[in-house]
Amino acid sequence: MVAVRSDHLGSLDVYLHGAQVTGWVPSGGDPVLWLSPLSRYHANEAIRGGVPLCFPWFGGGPGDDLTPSHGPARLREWRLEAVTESSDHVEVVLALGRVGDGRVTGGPLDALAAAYRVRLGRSRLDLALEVRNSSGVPVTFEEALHTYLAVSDVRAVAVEGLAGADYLDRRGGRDPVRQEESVLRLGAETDRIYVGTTATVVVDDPGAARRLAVRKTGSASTVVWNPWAEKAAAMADLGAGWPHMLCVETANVRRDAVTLAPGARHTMVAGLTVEDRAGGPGA
Ligand code: TA6
Repeated sequence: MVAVRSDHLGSLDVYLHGAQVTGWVPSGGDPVLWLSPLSRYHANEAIRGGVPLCFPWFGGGPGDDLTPSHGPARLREWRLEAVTESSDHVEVVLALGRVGDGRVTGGPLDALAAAYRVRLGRSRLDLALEVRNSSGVPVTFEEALHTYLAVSDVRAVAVEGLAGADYLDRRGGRDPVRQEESVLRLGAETDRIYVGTTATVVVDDPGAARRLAVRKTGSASTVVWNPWAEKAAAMADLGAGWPHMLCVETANVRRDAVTLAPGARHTMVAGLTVEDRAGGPGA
């Protein structure tokens, strides 16, 4: 893993396994990402928490017929390409050759290559996933930065930015539903794929006296997920910690899947920032 420790920027942990960010603590602040104490760190599993990478498909894929769930990228060992630092940031660059080594699908998806830039700044973390089509044919893929935000209590936060957006409810129903509420408050298992939205999402967390913002570029989908008590109890690596996490995932999935021409590239960026509830940048 790469462990960055900086007096003025804070700390960042990134595993080569799955290029998975597992920890980000701004200098003088509290952890922004939730990491399960029950993670098992097995080679054939994603670590539970932080920012797992879903690529080149999400869940079981558009047809719900692909395995492993959320694609092979988060199970692969990525190469560490560079660690660079300046006065205001430290950047970790990781790369994955053909995502399909071992011929995961036997099709053109295997020929996608990826580079991932994790950039630690002051009270901010920028995650950029660049995908390149190294095959000779157009390839359509899905992707998600499956960010587990640390919250005081998921039952007491407000999720801003998705008013009027359409979402696919993964708990059932195939047709998109429009979110009529201006602010989303969770009171039960929530598993929604918002499509056609480029909006910044802000999680307002009075209990932690902070607001977590997820800005994005190159992303048209946002996934919001918390399993709630019953589902969490059935997940050996999640369990009782469910009130303290909320996934706000920067993605391109389902109708927002990306099609790349041969040799083309696409970059999706999530910019995470922490603001104190007084409104200024804080940690
Ligand atoms: O992003 C939400 C979701 O698709 C949920 O349906 C749930 O499966 C979650 O991802 C976690 O998936 P994982 O394979 O990491 O346990």
